[in-house]
Amino acid sequence: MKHIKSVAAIHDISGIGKCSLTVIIPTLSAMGVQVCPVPTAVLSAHTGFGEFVMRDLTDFVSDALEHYHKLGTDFDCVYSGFLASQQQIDHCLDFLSAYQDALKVVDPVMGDNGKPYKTYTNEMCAKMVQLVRAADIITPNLTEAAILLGEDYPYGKLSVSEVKSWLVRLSQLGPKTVVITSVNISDNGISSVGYDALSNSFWRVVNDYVPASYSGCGDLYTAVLTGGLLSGDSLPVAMSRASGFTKLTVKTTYSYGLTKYDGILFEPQLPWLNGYNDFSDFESF
Ligand code: PXL
Repeated sequence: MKHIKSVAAIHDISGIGKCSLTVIIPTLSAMGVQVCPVPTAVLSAHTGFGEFVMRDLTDFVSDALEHYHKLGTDFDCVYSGFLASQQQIDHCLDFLSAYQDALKVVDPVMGDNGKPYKTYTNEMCAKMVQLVRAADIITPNLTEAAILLGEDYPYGKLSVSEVKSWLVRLSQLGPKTVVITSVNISDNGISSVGYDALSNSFWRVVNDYVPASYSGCGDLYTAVLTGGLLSGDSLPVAMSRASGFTKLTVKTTYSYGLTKYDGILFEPQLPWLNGYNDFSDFESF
């Protein structure tokens, strides 16, 4: 019997600022994918606000897993993101190993713009490699890719051979598929780059540079990528779907003159996910 694809989404829920579950649930729902939220923490606003109220739900993840075991619940995908503690990484590992047949998507959320997020300790960042090892696909931004590889954050442009080396070295940690978002590799925009180790193929999608950044873009990108892959997209098609929607929503946010504290304005554009879309172009490199 055909059933709707389902994703266990292990992320925080933040009231203000747009990120994680407040972005991932509507996006995947709009793509016809069912989300089972497994909150890792509840925050009044995301950590970029500097001041926020946070409740750590470290134990909830393992208790929820135990309950889904009892219920015999199956998931087509387990997708993890922002975590509240080092211990929660172990609970996530248990979740991933309990669903061997599921697509294991790990967004190794740790930081952005060359810096770790406020709640991420050095120990947590070091342990994140264990989660990456258990993944089928990872979607770090450039900051997270640098942390995982023990590299300095590259403030300037990266060469094609450097980018390929980063992708291959990340996949050698375990995941067969690696996508790095927001890479400065080309003169005419900002790229997401992907590597499929099974076919040894490299893909990139270049988008116009917009002189602003909004919280939630990484979560939006990975949610669309995941929804695409679950619907049968190839890696480059899923990347171009994710880039196309991210580009549209970043430009929409910019057009309203919103600030980085408002986060990505994606809600008015959700119907794009169900239309005949203007995807971003993809190319092998
Ligand atoms: O989008 C990444 C993210 C997720 N969750 C929380 C965050 C951030 C980035 O700032 O603070 C709570």
